[in-house]
Amino acid sequence: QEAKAKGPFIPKFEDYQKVYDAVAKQLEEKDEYDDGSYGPVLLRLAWHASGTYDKATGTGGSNGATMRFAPEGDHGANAGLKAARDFLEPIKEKFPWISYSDLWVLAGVCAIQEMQGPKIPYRPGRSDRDVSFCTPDGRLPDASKEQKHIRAIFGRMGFSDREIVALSGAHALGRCHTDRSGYDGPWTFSPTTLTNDYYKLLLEEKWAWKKWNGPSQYEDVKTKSLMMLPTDMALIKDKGFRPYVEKYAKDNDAFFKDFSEAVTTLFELGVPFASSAEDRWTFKSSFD
Ligand code: CCH
Repeated sequence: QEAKAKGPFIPKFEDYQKVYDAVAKQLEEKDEYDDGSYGPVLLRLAWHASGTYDKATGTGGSNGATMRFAPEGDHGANAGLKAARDFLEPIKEKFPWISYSDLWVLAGVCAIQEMQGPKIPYRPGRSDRDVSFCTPDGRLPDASKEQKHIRAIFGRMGFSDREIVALSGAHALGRCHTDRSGYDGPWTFSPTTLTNDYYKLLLEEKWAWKKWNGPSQYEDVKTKSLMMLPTDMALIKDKGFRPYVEKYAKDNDAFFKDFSEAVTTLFELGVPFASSAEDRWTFKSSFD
């Protein structure tokens, strides 16, 4: 009897878990980058791919991976993210069936979980689009600004004050680079582990303007080794934002829960999924 013709390859949860495992393994192996991990810059790639979303026009968002192309890849806000895209290239070669747009978000999910953050439910369904889908410059937040700007930018994506503060907790991770944003330094003492330290430090440390020739940023008075952006400080200056900073500083579980929900929303903005939200998967972390 003739063997049945093989249908098209339809990847399942197990296949995506294999991609997760490959990203996690490579995160472990390539530990000579920055503070010892590509995790933070992978998360920033997923966020900048998603954060271009505009609710009013339905444009932007993680569907498309248009940051692969100029002009979007060259937008000032995306400086340095080539390191994350290049990191993922061998993974894409090994799993050619996954779209870049699904891969970037999956890598963001993996980075959060592997840096000991909460589980981030995931579903695939993004397809890569061509250069004509690049979003205009200026859709991502400008760190030199304050609450009015933050609300306008995140409001355009559909986020509330609570979600804005929860998402900002990602700055527990990673650092600023003078050759990328112009700013300098990490926000916390453990930039490769997700914790609520960002909120604690915002409230508990004394912050002063850093005296230097670079862009205006804050440094902690005590050690002068940590930093805050003007947009970070706006979260404690603003009456609408501050209560959430106080809540997350006291309660890491509340932070993890709200962060996970807000990131899941962020990563799915503008994606025309065929599956429903109940069908989201949770990946097993390398240490589960
Ligand atoms: Fe951010 N972020 N971010 N950020 N960000 C920077 C670095 C990271 C702003 C500005 C900057 C979010 C919100 C904001 C990460 C995740 C998130 C840098 C330094 C600037 C500037 C870039 C450099 O020099 O390399 C501003 C402004 C806002 C909002 O107003 C949100 C939301 C997220 C994710 C949920 C992560 C992670 C990094 C570290 C990247 C690295 O390479 O270490």
